Amino acid sequence: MNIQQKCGTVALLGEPNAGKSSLINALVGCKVSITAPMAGTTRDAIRGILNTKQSQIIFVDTPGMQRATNLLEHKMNRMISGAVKSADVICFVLDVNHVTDKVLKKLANYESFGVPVIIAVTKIDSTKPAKLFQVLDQLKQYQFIKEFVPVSALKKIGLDTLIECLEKYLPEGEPVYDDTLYTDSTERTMAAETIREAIINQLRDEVPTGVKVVITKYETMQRTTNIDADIICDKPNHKKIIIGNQGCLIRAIGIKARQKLEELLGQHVVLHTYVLVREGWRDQTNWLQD
Ligand SMILES: Nc1nc2c(ncn2[C@@H]2O[C@H](COP(=O)(O)OP(=O)(O)OP(=O)(O)O)[C@@H](O)[C@H]2O)c(=O)[nH]1
Ligand SMILES: [Mg+2]
Repeated sequence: MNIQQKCGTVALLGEPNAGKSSLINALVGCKVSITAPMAGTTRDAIRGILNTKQSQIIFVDTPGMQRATNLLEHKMNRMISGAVKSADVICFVLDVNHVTDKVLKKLANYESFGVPVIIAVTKIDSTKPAKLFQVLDQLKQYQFIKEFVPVSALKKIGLDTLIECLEKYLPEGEPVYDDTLYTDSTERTMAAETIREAIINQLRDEVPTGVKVVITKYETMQRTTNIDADIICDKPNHKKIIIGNQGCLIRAIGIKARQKLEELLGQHVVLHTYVLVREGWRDQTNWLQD
């Protein structure tokens, strides 16, 4: 007999780089969403599923909230609104080191949504207790917020407390997903994201924000997965940067991505990457559709 009595969706919202994707990975206990030290890493609503004794929690990671300057960013903002509308609980992820008036103003907007809001004050491993207490004190003025939970995705602090707090506000219901699933992303999507993560972490500057990865071949054999991927960039000089001197960067990206893909898929991976230029793809609807 199934003893799980609750099931619901928790939207993880917050500023770019706040630590939302790191937190979903830590909560689910598996890598479901890519992370990087630069803002604007997550582009889609990524689902991570956690089964506890009492509940099935469907976490939705979202892109960081920002003012849109192109169609891609408009699409990302629509994704955030969609995640908010379908959420049973909002978990606002607040970087303890970046509590500004602007962030607090955005937070205050969630009062009108009529959904329980919980704040995960994250990255507490990177600050002194006095700073954390100061932030918690600042947050007390928002009486609509149900709970404040200090956490660290990096050091895995406060995760069980956060899960217990979220469970209190989930609706009763049967699990939606099979309990062996930890995400609803396909292997193909995860492969594209893994390659994009390798690019971002290799090129920590403006180039990755204009990069899209499209898987053109995904073939699973008995012991090997063959993957071909197009790396689409926005400008001809970005292509040069991604390839690097005598191909050194694209080689390093390929090696890193292949290692991660082999960990993810548990088998040998043959990866071929091709770098292409499609100027202005972030403003072209056909390129924004998968
Ligand atoms: N010290 C510390 N760093 C963290 C923690 N969580 C995330 N980070 C770092 O913060 C940076 C951003 O993390 P992400 O999880 O990618 O942030 P995000 O909110 O998903 O970012 P976007 O997708 O760009 O909106 C990365 O360098 C992480 O390693 C934490 O608990 N402690
Ligand atoms: Mg993210």
